[in-house]
Amino acid sequence: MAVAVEHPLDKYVRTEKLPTLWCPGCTIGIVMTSLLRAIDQRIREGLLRRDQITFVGGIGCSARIAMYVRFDSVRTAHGRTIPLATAIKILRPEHKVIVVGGDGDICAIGGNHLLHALRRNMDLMIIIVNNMIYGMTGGQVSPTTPLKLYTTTTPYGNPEKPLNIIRLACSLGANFVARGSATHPHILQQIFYKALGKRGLALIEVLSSCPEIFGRHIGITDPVKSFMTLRDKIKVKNNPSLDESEYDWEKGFVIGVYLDKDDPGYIDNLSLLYKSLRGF
Ligand SMILES: Cc1ncc(C[n+]2csc(CCOP(=O)(O)OP(=O)(O)O)c2C)c(N)n1
Repeated sequence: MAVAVEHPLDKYVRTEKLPTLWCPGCTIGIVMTSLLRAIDQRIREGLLRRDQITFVGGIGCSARIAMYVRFDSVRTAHGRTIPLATAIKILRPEHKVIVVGGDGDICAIGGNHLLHALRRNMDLMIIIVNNMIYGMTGGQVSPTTPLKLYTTTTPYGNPEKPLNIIRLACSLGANFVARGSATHPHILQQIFYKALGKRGLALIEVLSSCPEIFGRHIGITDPVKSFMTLRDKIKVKNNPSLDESEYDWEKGFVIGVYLDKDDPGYIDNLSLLYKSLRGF
């Protein structure tokens, strides 16, 4: 007799959309689960309302998270998540607006929007799932592909210095900047939990392993080996310094919260302005 088993997070998942399009061994599912656990914790603690959460995703494997979660969610063109999320936040300031996408989506084609959201300290939670390539389209080089690594479009090794997302976000004015890794889901959940409570911009870079596409080019296609390779490169630090955010495949990656402040966000400044205009 078949026994129906319900997972405690099923209530937050559009189970009718399963199975996901993610390849076997892909770690995006771990990122989604860690996020749902953090959201669940905040909802259970009465700190967040389920009907006040909105997901915005673009195009790409990671962006699909927005399609699989059972919250208000919207998908838009590749690279255009941040402007849409900004509009939603301005119209519905009580909503926690969560942008989710890949390093290509948010840092390459959407890089311009990222800059301006950061300088505005726009009240969004932006999750960049960094698998270091364009996953969905076959493994092209991305702004976060580490130096010298092989990809579909860098068959002799990547000659470009990669973007350090953490440095960028810390220098432009976000309130909360952290790096997590899919290989450390418990820490990731804690980071998401904190980020969900922030005003202003909370940016979380999540390193993830992609055995099928990234792994194919660097010669690690076994999912477990791919996971362990990334895991071995991760160092966990409490309050790491900006210098420790160095982004280097050989030296590894430090995860942790790099910045946590409480400056007024864009929405605070906007409502002050509205109040002054209306003579409140
Ligand atoms: C305007 C536009 N340009 C290019 C594409 C093709 N495209 C779809 S997904 C993608 C990149 C995906 O990489 P990333 O955003 O890093 O996400 P991942 O799939 O790795 O999670 C590209 C270039 C598109 N759909 N629309």
